Amino acid sequence: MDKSIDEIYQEAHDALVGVSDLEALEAINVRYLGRKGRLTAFLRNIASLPPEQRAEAGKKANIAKKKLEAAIKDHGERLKAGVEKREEGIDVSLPGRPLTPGALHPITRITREICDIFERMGFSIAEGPEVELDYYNFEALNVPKYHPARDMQDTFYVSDNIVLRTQTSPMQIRVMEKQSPPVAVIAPGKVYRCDSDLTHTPMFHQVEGLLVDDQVSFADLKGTLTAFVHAMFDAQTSLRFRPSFFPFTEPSAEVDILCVMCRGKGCRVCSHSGWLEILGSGMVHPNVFRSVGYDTTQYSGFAFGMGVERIAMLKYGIDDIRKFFNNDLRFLRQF
Ligand code: 2NM
Repeated sequence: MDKSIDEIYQEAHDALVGVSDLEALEAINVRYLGRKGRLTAFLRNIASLPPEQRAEAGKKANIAKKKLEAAIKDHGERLKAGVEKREEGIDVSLPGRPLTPGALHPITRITREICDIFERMGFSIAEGPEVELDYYNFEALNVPKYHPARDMQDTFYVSDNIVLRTQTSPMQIRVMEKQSPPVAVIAPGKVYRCDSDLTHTPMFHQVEGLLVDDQVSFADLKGTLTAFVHAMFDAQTSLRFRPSFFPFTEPSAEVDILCVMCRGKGCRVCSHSGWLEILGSGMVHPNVFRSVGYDTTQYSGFAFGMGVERIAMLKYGIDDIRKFFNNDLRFLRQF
């Protein structure tokens, strides 16, 4: 015998690897396990070995034979399964399509980034309905029936007393109804306004924040929002607080940051003012506290709101808000 049983087995096993049709498989079966096959010949030869070697060699050869039979049978079954798939029109020999991993939408990423910054400062997150009662969206926020912000032009009415929320602050009213101070919540989510152009879409995303406790002052508002801007943009970004008006806050301020494009020199992005408006804020109006039953002599608070698309446009230098919603993968893949 010139080859050991291990060598014969290994050779047969190697030959199996490249076999892709049943005829070739049968040829291997015959070559090794057939009547004149290599392994069969080896088994037959055992009789001519010295008696003390026969038992050991026979045992090894029989194990090799069983293993090879099983490997051939298994390979055959897999080939047959492949033939069946091909008959169904599926070519199992084709390489697989590469999987493109999914990724978060830039608006989701920025929303999470904003929420993370405030969570690190101790705020919690509150989410709620996009279809909202007039009461939560307007009345409780000190926007009475005759207020211009309620105009049909801005608000999508579902029915007489139900609207698509125009801001996420109704969620903060819901939180205050359930919980007494201290309150520190962030309300992220979709909001709806009847408006559409380069910088407005009928649906967009907001993050609003609210902090209520004893002795909360405008200085706390300034400190919190300064810390936010420094975390969101960079620690060198200058801010300014500009007097403004919102029905739900008094006093109110809009927050501008030094233009991220021209650093204050004046450019197209900042309309040559050197500043970019990024959020609205103020001290919560006593009427808002009255609608949730908070004692206005004991508590004070600040609130703020920002548009996520606007922050994303400034951060990524995007000029048209509609790009976020066209679902053009060539755009979305850049983030
Ligand atoms: C803004 C600007 C100023 C605001 C007010 C409230 C609440 F519920 F406390 F009254 N939440 N958010 C607020 C204040 C929102 O967005 C531009």
